[in-house]
Amino acid sequence: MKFARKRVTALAGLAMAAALVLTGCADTGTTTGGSSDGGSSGSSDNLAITFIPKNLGNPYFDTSSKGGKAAVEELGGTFAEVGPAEATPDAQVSYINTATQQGVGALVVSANDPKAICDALNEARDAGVKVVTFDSDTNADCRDLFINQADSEGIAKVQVDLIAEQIGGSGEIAILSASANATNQNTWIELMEEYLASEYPDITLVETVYGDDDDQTSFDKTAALLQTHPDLKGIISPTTVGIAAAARYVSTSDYKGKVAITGLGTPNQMREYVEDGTVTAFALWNPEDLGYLAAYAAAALIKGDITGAEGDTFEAGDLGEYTVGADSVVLLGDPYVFDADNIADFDF
Ligand code: RAM
Repeated sequence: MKFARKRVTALAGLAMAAALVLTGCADTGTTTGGSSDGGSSGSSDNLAITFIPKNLGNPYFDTSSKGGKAAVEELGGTFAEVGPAEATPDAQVSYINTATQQGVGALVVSANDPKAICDALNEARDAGVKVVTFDSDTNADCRDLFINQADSEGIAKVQVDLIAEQIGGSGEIAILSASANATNQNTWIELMEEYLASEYPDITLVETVYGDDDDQTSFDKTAALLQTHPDLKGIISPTTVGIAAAARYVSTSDYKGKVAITGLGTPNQMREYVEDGTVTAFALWNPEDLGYLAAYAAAALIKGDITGAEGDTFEAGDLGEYTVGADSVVLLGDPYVFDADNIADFDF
């Protein structure tokens, strides 16, 4: 498994400064390495690469952008991050249009909806901008490449196996997801439902609710789930925002130790809930590596080293060589399980 912890540690000192710069700037974003204004989209030396996460203010995307920025700087290009405050389906359109007008070389986008930003992305591509999706894909005909954090079946399986183990293999569970249209969460939920039905017939998924990758909404939805379903034994939250909010709610309630919380979280956000016994184990990949790989892939497209065709290969700095798979998808690696025994080893 590629898990570039060395690089994470080396950059740890920058984390606070980067988080301060990268959050709270929904309208202006941040640019380093020069200005991306007035570039020439389509030119093979235009390494102006703009990241557009689902929303700003989410530590997961702060970390992926940190990796993206490190890669763009290694490549001698210009990194920028812009994006909306809320993870709604078409909130990214205006940011895509502005970056296109500025003549960036590539956009690296995590989509809140598979279709809603497609027209804007295809206009960008018509203007010569390379489009890489990462984390949450669009439909395949509106991007050149998708950088997938891990195999979707594997992401579904690890979360279901974790909850099954934590609730003793039977009982009611619920899912607290991100936004209702999120491509990545919806793919994982569908696969979790299939895997539950085939492997764990004694576990019943009673409800799926959406916290919109907003902390307060996710917190309130957790409270509502627990009130509506008094026999609930566990919640899977396949979003770093949702799992942290759910764990925070349960940690100070009578449900602590009785209702299991698992899913996908960042070690830094989950540490206190693992240490206080609210959470036993959860999973994720390294978002910094994901952003780093996405930036290298964007640069390879800009330079014309690859087109996004299956079998194309490119170098991704510290992470080594990657090959483009079917449907123009590049796979980062495997999900990883964090628990009380290993969480102290991670800082992201
Ligand atoms: C949230 C976002 C992101 C997802 C992670 C697991 O930060 O929804 O898209 O990949 O959780």
